[in-house]
Amino acid sequence: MNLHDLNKIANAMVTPGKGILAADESSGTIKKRFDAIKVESTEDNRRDYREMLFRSTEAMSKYVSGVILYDETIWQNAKDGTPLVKLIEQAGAIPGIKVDEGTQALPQCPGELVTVGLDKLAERLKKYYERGARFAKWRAVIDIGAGIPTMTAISVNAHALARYAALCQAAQIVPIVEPEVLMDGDHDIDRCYDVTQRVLNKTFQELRVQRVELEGMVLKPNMAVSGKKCAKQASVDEVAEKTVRMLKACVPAAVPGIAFLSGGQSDEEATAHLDAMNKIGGLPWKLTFSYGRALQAAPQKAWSGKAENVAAGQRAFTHRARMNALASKGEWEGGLEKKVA
Ligand code: 5MM
Repeated sequence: MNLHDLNKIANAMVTPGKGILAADESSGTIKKRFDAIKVESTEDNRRDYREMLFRSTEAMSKYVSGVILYDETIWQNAKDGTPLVKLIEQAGAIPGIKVDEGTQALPQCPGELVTVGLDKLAERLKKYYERGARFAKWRAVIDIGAGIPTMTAISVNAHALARYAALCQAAQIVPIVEPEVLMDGDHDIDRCYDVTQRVLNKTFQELRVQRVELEGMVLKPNMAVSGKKCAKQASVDEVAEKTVRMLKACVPAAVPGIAFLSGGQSDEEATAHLDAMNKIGGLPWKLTFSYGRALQAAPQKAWSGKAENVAAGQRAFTHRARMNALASKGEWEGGLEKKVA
């Protein structure tokens, strides 16, 4: 492993003014997204949609540091035969790959999940590296509810995240470590804070046990937020203040950067929260975005599967990418939302 090079890539992924596009929806998830805009989820439509994003020159070259791809996408070519990976590289962004293989029910723990995909991961990473991937992603899913999460679910998921991260670094690929505490449910922000803190502490304990080099990874956590069904929704300032406090307590300064997931927040909420955290300042790591839904909901709607809407889809994507890029420097203001790029 060359830690210097891993660290260089990790730093590039969290460059202030840039962030990560999470376009790694698995087949089931992209079908759900396409169903919402009444587009059939065929291989060609998925290719056309992602090609539209990756050919958004301004967004990709100015505001996007890297793109997380799904296995199908990393092997796909654009309509003119150019590999989609090349489009990303030509824009100056770094291609990445989701390598987990989804979740399975966790035995003895009703309602809880464990992320799988470690078998043959070393071989798969080699092939992805040859295709151009320089970072990877693995997402663990932790739900909050009555009696959950159990320590069992937190432990096995943290263990798998660390196994994955160690294998990535051995393959000269920067691991994005994503332990996602879901925001579904009626819990308040303090419960989210407590659970996320437990999850992060266990994750970093496992990363240390498995000798993962913290300088060569990026953390992708949820923010401390109120559950979607909680009657009392925390304000932007409370989310920012509690998330920063939580991360300071759990994430070593050796980690180059933290790239948040949006987790079901609205587009503007996700931007406002990131911006408010960066406005606090004096942080030991870079804070940026690795959004899926909060970057793609608008372009998906604008595109709606029609070739004549490609320019509108690209404008919508560029706007959201720009807003989040400003938030990664603490320079966003609500008023900018009206001026669509
Ligand atoms: C883009 O969605 C990613 C893949 O999800 P599935 O494996 O369930 O299809 C997801 O991991 C995503 O990268 C993160 O959750 C961040 O996306 P959001 O929408 O939460 O910002």
